Amino acid sequence: MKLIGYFRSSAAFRVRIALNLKGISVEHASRHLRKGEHTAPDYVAINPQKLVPALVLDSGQVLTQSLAILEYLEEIHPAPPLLPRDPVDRARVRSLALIPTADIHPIQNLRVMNYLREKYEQTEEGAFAWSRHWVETGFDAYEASVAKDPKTGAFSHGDQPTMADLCLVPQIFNAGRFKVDMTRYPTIRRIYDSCMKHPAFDAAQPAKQPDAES
Ligand SMILES: N[C@@H](CCC(=O)N[C@@H](CS)C(=O)NCC(=O)O)C(=O)O
Repeated sequence: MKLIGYFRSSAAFRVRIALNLKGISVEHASRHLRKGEHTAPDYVAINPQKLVPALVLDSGQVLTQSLAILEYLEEIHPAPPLLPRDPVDRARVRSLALIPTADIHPIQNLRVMNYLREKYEQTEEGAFAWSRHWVETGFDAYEASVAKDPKTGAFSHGDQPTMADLCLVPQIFNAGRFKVDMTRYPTIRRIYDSCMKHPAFDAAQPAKQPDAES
């Protein structure tokens, strides 16, 4: 399989963690988002959404949307699991995972920021303030969801990483770029520390990718 991503892409980062956790090795390819390489015709033929990541299977079939890719990896390679067994717990994990993936990231990714700058003449600081607002709105909810719930352990759900953590950690890296004040989120920070001690998360971080830039 081949994962087409970008070192700084939160969505590709989710998939890299899952591959590492499950011990699945794939070929890695990069599309430089700032140079617009994801809008080149050969990539649009792979993913008409012009977004990374895309996972190209050995059959040639292409999978897009990081959550769909995570679910696929979970189905072909169930151990270690990204979701707990109990249906209510599975719903809890998916619900947490959707805070960054459905309600934060889509309204502050690169194309949204570019649109704010180009169409609404926002300054860099104006666009950053927008992004910071939506990250904080989502993190306020995530923190409240995990802080007092006994199902929260070292990780967002229990003491093993789940899909929720795979989605939370890349959003925290992204929050750093927008200078979000993480002292507001003690439980999220504690979970982040647990994650980053795990080799699967550490190896997947942007700075450790072959296409990383400073
Ligand atoms: N919902 C998609 C989001 C993918 C996405 O937004 N990827 C970003 C990088 S993290 C991207 O390709 N951005 C390019 C752009 O905004 O032009 C997923 O989870 O895969």
